[in-house]
Amino acid sequence: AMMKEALLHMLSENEGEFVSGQEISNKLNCSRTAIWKHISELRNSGYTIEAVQKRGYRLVTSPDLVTAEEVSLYTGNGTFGKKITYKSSVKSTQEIAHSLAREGAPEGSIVLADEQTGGRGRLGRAWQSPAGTGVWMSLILKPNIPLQKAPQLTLLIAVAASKAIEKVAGLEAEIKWPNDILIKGKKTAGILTELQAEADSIHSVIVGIGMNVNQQTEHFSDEIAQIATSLAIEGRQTYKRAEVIGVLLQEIETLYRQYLENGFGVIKLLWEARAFSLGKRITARSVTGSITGYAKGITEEGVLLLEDDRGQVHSIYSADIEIPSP
Ligand code: BTX
Repeated sequence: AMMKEALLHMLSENEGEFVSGQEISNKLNCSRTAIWKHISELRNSGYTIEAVQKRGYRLVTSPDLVTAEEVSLYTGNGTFGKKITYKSSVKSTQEIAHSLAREGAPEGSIVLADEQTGGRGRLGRAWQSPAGTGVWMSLILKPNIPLQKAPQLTLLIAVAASKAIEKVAGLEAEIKWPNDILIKGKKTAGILTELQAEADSIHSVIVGIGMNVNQQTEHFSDEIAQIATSLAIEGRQTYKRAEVIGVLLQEIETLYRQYLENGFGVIKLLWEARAFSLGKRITARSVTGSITGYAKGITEEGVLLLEDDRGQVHSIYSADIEIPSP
């Protein structure tokens, strides 16, 4: 697998040009037969690679895959995404990431799947994750922060996801507290933050990110067709999912380092600048009931402040937000 990855890197770096078999075999220290075997494998996965006698190999087109080889072309110099576990189809990437974290996987390890058959949202809800369309990723973080600050990470990831969407697709993305990323009011991405903790110390945070990239409206079930959208629907073109992942990981890592060094202050400002529900009249619905009022802002802890009609301010830790129709 390492060799296939290295081979793909060589071909990508010289995109459109031939790389000789000799050069590859010298650099990767392997036989011509081994190279041929890996070229065949890449072709079987959908890469178009030209092979010409005496000239060598040339990468012509690459498929929209989220395999470790393909994603590693886009992860840059950061440490997030250096360790990638890829599965073509899984129940949920969260489950795999949880067990990897328990086995001691390093911070920044990610789990990716082309398809999830039991993708999950918050509160036991389902997250539709059809094959070949979106980014279904779990990222392992090991922040040295107190347990009660963990919700800040969801907001941090939301900021990073909206920045990534702006970078890759040039689309304006807004954040609906706490974890929805919207484009023109429709849900494009969701974040699920799960903890492994002992007493009040965090062992690992498993951040699940689902982002709709290349879906067309017909990919969404009737249930969500009115409320969901994708980068492709809004941007009227398709995007390379591996590139989206690379940009996303770099945005997350940059903000995360800033956060660990300087605290939540900067993230809070960035979050507020993108907030969809602040300053609006909203209804916060949770298992314990619902409160309607004016969304005043978020606290240093990432808690939503909601002022009801009697002027009483409520701290909302977890809820779904609705904008009531007037
Ligand atoms: P959530 O509970 O905020 O959102 C779930 C709700 O969103 C569903 O009840 C449905 O109405 C709607 N929905 C379901 N699928 C989609 C979709 N593809 N696009 C838009 N709306 C949808 C949000 O939870 C957190 C989602 C995290 C998903 C990631 S994917 C990688 C990781 N693995 C895993 O199982 N979950 C996370």
